[in-house]
Amino acid sequence: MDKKIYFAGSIRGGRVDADLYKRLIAYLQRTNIVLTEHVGSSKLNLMEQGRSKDALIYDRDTAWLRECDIVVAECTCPSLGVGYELAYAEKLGKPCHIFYDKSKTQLSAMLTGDPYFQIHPYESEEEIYDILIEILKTK
Ligand code: 6IA
Repeated sequence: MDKKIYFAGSIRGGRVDADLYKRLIAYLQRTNIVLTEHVGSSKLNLMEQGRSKDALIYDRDTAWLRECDIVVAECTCPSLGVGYELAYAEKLGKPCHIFYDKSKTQLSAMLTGDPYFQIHPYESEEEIYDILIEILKTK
């Protein structure tokens, strides 16, 4: 209850799963704090650019990674940013839970080959919620 969750999902890597992120974030928010609600937003303007804006995003996101209790990453849609965040979180010793739809993608060996990560391949969205219930009981 009331864990601070860093939810990671693809943004510039592609928004095909944005609605799924939104549902997962809403579910997590019922009993916890999601620091990265915008990852599920349908209103992100992907055309927005600019190094100074990106620097602010980087600073804020890495601060949230330091602050969070747990990282939940949905990795079906490959994203460089999510891969970076997972490596960053590992260095901080944060628990990292990675979900991906095994009928749609093969996860990078840099994730599946790293015993630090807790990886949850799923076939249906319902399975994700069952696993989240178990994860959120513990740290
Ligand atoms: O490489 P990607 O863009 O797919 O990386 C996605 C991951 O990086 C997400 O888990 C976010 O935590 C983080 N991230 C990337 N872009 C942003 C962002 N604005 N705001 C917050 N976090 C981000 C980008 C908006 C831009 C498209 C106008």
